[in-house]
Amino acid sequence: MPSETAQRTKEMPEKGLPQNTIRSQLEAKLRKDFSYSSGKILCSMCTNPHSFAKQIYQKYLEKNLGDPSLFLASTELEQETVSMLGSLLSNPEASGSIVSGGTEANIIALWAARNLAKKERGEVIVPISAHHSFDKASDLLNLKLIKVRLNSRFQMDVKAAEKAVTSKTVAIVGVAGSTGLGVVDPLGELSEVASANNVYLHVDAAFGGFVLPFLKELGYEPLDFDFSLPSVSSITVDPHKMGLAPIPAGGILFRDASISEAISMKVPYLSGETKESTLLGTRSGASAVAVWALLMHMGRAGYAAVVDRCLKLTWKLAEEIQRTDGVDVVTEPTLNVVGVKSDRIDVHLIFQELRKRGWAVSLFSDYLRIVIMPHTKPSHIKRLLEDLQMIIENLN
Ligand code: 0PR
Repeated sequence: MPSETAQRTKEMPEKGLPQNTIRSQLEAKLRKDFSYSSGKILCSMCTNPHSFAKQIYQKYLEKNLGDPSLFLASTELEQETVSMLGSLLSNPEASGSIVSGGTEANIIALWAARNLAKKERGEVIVPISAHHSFDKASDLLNLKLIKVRLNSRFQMDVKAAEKAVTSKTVAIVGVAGSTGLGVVDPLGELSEVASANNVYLHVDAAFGGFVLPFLKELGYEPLDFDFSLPSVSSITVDPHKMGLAPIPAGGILFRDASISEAISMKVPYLSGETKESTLLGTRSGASAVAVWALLMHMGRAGYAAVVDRCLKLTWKLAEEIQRTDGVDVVTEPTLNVVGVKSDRIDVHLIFQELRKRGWAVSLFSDYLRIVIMPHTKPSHIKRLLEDLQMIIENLN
């Protein structure tokens, strides 16, 4: 809450304190943080990282992908990680990087699209549901964001997107797992619009990239969103969301290396004529190595099982919400996100009452968002529903 994070001042001690004193200070201070294990975090697209990935991350903390001439093996592992993510997204030949998160990945994608298009004050077409990282990207890159409306299913309206294309269009962005409702834009149709107009198509699958590839085998309706669509030039996919990796671990994948060439920069003073195609210079090798290790450990089957549990619980929650008098779902879930609305009670009040009872859900302008992550158990949802029921009765 903003009031709790007001600016605080503190001075570094003249003489250092013993480690144990500091440990207990931290233990006490950090108690105020929410913990995933409490089950009360229902607003986050991150989760408790897998214990194996945490171990690997800690072991390789000093690795720096900003200097591939020193960390040759780590750099190779990063490229293998990108290729494994690429194969999950129908393109093992993909090039790209493990970056700090979805924000950096989206900025890098638009950076490449802008440089390839070579247009003055180019335009980027996004759905109004797009994550605010695109606002940051457009500001940084001097691009104009053209935000288009959604259809009745809360997806980007393809006709509106098509109409928005002009000679200044640098890229179209489709979202595969929107921040608010976990909705997937009609990417098959957007791919056609992109190819008809010869425009770059970026897919933000920061959240959905570790869920959508498993829908078919789990018996859900499969959705086209990845490199199997011919116009998709780049995809954001974040291991630190549904990939269970430690923060920071985002992914930017390009269809092929010729695209990332548009942003690659030679750094001649580093031995081996290093090339950088990321926003950051010095960057975590531990992140990439931990993702490599985790992908190898989980395998497709491991992730499919995680997704299966999350989706089953999501549908249970959605059904219970639909059965609860006074609230309803905004739309049927596509991924593990449930939007909760009410035509009787102000959702801000429900949000506040939930917060008083220790629950952290997200508050969008006219609905609440509940994200069912791997740390969420059926018992947590049962308790949430009991509290929600009570809150609605009191507010009615
Ligand atoms: N693209 C999409 C579709 C996203 O939902 C997000 C973040 C991003 C890009 C940006 O990713 P990074 O945050 O890794 O840069 N979505 C989450 C959200 O807004 C971020 C988040 C995660 C917020 C955990 C709160 C939290 O506790 O919900």
